[in-house]
Amino acid sequence: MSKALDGVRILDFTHVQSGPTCTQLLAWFGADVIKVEKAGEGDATRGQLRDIPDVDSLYFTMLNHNKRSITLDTKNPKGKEVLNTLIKTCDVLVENFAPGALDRMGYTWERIQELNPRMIVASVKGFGPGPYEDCKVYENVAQCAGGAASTTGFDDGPPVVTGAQIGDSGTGVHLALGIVSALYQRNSTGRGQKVLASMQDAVLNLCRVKLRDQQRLDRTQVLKEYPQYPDGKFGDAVPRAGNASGGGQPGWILKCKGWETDPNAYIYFITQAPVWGAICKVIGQEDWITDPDYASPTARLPRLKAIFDRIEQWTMSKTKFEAMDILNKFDIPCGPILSMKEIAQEPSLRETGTVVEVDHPTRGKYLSVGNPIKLSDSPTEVLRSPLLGEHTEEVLKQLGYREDQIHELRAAKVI
Ligand code: CAO
Repeated sequence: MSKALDGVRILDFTHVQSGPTCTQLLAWFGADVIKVEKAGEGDATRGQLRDIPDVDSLYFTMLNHNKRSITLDTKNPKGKEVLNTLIKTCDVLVENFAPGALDRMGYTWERIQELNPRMIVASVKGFGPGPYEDCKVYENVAQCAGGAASTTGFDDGPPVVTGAQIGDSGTGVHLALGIVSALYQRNSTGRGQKVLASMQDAVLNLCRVKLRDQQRLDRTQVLKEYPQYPDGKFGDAVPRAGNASGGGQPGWILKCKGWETDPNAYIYFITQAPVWGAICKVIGQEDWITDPDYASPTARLPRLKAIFDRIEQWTMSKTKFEAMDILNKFDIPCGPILSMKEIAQEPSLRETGTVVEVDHPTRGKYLSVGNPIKLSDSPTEVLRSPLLGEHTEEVLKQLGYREDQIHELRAAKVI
């Protein structure tokens, strides 16, 4: 079957996590992604967080599926010649170097346009234009600067970063959308363009609801669905809301049977208004259906803590999966707190290709996360990540290089 991005060739200058997430998605949709890595070194993540000596780390393998790898010293004049040819034959250059690194290498936007006016140049940077535009940035810096950390955690504790890599992978997903949009626009303009996704912007985009709440707080000085209401105090900035749902339907994480020994024996429980009657029946508190203190969402808001304490008495008598089975029969929105171990073993995620087992020549079998975006006419087959420089010769030959020229480049350590 054909793939959505068949025929699109990506010059992948990305490293670490944010950029590679983006180009991996494009590869899964069928683009030919040529990852250019420093000769002799490669992407630093190949060697980071290793669990097996001298074998590409899971950090690298899980972010670089379906790509080809070539090594190239792009600071060497001969290496630049190869890079020029690549730029002429690719549709998109994706990079997430530190600010200014591509320019210092000699590849300004103007130079790239000179080589290929149809080239789309897509970049991840920590910050957009402004006071921090020159800063190097990693995941948690972006979470802090994008508003996630100040709004995550509990009221009586410090700001907290989340394990979801919203700064890196989140930005990579944003960049991928920018790239396919630019490719689409190129169909009518014939021109390339610059695509920028800053990590601060991407995190803020994902924290949009907290900027909503900031303005609600400014106007009314209170956020009634936050745990600070009614007994705590609000300051002038959106506070950390613990496990409150953040939406119009109050929710909280509740203990389930076994919580004393299992750190993940919990369930997320949402007291959605349309099923309030069903919730009361399930927990054996039917009087709350008609009691004016509990019968309406507005009446319940100042009593949420007591309500969740009462529901927790019920959830503690069930395992999280038993509770799920019972609550789902009544369409009560809830979700088990799944550990990574449980997710790795979940058969339904294997069946959909969301969790995949991949075979690697030096590592053997490992689990990875497959393409989370499913296209009915462009199925994803997850292929192992390339070894360092595995495709150097293959790509150079495609670019027209002869054996002896390749030999010379190798002898000069350009590839
Ligand atoms: N041949 C020769 N040189 C190469 C090369 C190649 N194939 N590929 C890269 N280089 C060079 C670059 O030109 C750069 O050289 P200069 O510093 O002399 O200009 C150098 O390698 C290192 O690039 P870098 O500064 O991007 O790398 P770093 O490890 O110091 O910083 C990071 C890493 C992530 C902090 C930085 O790249 C960054 O801020 N990127 C943008 C934000 C981002 O994506 N962050 C998320 C990373 S995932 O957590």
